[in-house]
Amino acid sequence: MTDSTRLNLADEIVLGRDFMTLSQHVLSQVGTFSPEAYDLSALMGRIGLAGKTIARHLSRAGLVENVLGVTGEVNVQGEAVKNMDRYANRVFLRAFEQSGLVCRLASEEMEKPYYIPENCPIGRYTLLYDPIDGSSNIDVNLAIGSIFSIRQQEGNDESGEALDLLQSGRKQIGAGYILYGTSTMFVYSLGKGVHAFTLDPSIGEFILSQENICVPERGSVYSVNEGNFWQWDEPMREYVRYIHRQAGNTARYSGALVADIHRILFQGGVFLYPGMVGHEDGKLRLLYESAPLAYLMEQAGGRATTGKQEILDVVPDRLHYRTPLIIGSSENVKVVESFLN
Ligand code: AHM
Ligand code: MG
Repeated sequence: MTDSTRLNLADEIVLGRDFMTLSQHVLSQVGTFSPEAYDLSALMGRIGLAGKTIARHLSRAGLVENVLGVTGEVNVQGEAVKNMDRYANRVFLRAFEQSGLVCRLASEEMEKPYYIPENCPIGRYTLLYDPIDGSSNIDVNLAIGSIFSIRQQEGNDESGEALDLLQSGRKQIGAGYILYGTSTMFVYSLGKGVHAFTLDPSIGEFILSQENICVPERGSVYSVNEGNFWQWDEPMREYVRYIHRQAGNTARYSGALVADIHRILFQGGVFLYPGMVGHEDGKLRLLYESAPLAYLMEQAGGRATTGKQEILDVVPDRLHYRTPLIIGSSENVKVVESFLN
C-alpha cells in the first residue's frame, strides 16, 4: 500500500461514520440476513425516500407552485388541508406502490386505509403515518415532521374498517419520525434503542449520527400550548402554575410535535397536549402520532401517558382516535401525574 492509498485513523473514523447508512443499520439491528430483515431494511429505506422527496419539495417552498397554502379541502379531522399535506400523503403512497412491502397504509389525511392490492400477497406490514406534522409551520418555514408506525399486517380486512388496527401500541414493531429542520433527520426504533440519522444532501443518504439515544431522567423544558390554559382541567392548570413558581424551568413550544419531542428526546423535559373543554381527548391522534412517539420515548428510557394510562396500552375504538398526551423524561412525567391523580 502506498502512502497516498493508506488511510490514517481520522479518515477511517470519518469514513466509518459516512458508511453507516439507514438500510445497513436496520440490517444490523435485526441481526440476521433473513427475508424479514431485508424487508424491514427496504421498508425503512422507502420511508427515507419519502422523507428525502418531501425535504426536497420543502426546500423550494415559495419558488414553485403548490408547496405553500391550502388546497381548499377539509380532511377527515375537519382541518383545512394544506398543499404540503396532500403532496406528502401522496409521496408516501407512491413510495410503497409496487414495493411488495406494505399491503395497507393509513394516515391522518385519509378517512380509511389505502390498500395496494398488488403488494398484499407478500406485503407483511401496515404503515400508519402522519405525512406532515405541524402543518401550521409550513407557510412560515419553521420545523415540521413526518411520523410513522409499522405494524404487522393481520388478516385481509379489505372492508376498510381496519379492525385489526384497533389494538394497543404494543403491537407496533417499529416507529419513528423525520424532522425537516435545519437539517433533515430520520429517527427510528425497531425495539432495540432509538437511533438518529442525518441526511447528507451531497450523497443523498441518511447517515448515522447518534446511536442508542437516552432521554435524560429529568429536564428543564416544558412544552405546551398555554393559550389553552383556561380550557384545561384545574389539576393541569395547577401543574403549570407550579412550574411557573419553580426557578430554572423554561417553556419551548414550536407548534410541531416532532420538533418539540426531538428537543426533549435529546435534552429532557416534558411535552403536554391535555384534554380541553369540549375536547376531552385533546387534539393528537393515537395511532399515527402519540403511539409511535410513545414507542420511541419508552425505547429511549422515557415515558408517555394519557394521565390515566400508558399511551402504549391505550386501545382505540376507531382509526382516528385521539388521546391526551404527556410525554418525556420519566421524572417530569411523574411530577405531572402527581397533580393529575
Ligand atoms: P397536524 O398534524 O395537523 O399538524 O396537528 C398536530 C400538531 C402537532 O404537531 C402540534 O403539537 C399541535 O398540533 C399544535 O396544535 P396547537 O396549534 O393546538 O397547539
Ligand atoms: Mg400531526
